[in-house]
Amino acid sequence: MKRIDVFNGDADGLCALHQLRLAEPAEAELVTGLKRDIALLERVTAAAGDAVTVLDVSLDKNREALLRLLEGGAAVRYFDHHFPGDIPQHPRLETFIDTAADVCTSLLVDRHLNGRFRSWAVAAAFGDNLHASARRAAEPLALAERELEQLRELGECLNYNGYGESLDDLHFHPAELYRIVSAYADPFSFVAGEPAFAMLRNGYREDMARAAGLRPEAETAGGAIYLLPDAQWSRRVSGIFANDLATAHPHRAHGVLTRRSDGSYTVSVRAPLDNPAGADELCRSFPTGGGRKGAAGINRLPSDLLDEFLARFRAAYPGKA
Ligand SMILES: [Mn+2]
Repeated sequence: MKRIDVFNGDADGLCALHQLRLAEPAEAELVTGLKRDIALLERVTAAAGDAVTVLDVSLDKNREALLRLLEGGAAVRYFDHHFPGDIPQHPRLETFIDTAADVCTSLLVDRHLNGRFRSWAVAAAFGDNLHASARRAAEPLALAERELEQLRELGECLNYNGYGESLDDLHFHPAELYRIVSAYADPFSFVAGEPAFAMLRNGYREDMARAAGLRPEAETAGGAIYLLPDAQWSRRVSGIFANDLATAHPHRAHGVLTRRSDGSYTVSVRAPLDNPAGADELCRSFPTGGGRKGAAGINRLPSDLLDEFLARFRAAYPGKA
């Protein structure tokens, strides 16, 4: 019998698996990838009797592979907070799925384990940008504010490690980072003493400092647009940079465009936090665009559509006259 642990390569997926394996130590094959690599189950081969655990990737996006594994005789345990669509009924499928806006997968695992490794779930909730949930979950731990800040930084750094265009952009392959984390039951020891964490934190700070040094490429009454160069640091930090801009300037919309090696751009749009609307429509008006009302993106904007994007961004976010 083989165990296979499948997890999203961000803070939430990694801390979800870590809590489970602290509770149930076992050798397992790891399947993971970039944060945006969510079709992970198609990479899994399992035989009858094998046990597959899936964490923090949408069931809807993995449905076919899931059904294939179940039909092949594997048992699957599934924890997630993304849209699942119809959840298949199967005697060998056990699901812990909750799409409430204030939970993440690590909090679902925490619920399953009755809070045994709560501090890791708190870090993960911070990493998934669920600050209120993280603080609420931390209440029974009675942590000092300084310790909460450490868990926040831990979550943000683990989350940061998952962003890039390819695995080469990352400081650590998420499976490698998980193996390093898995030696620590206590997140505070990991933060205080693990060299890999020090590396990750330095990388995060350096990348964010580079981004903070940029001037907007275009500014309008309603928004600002930044261009990031074709560099590994840009690809690691662009999404987090866009979130930070949105938090720092809640009345403005933001567009962060990262140049790709082929000359096109990857685009992140954040609507004003004050009025989170229109990001999805703007991005969907271009090929490869999509997302939610408040936060959306375009996977590949050809460079000859750059001016058109700037014009539509201005029209979408004119600001107050
Ligand atoms: Mn998540």
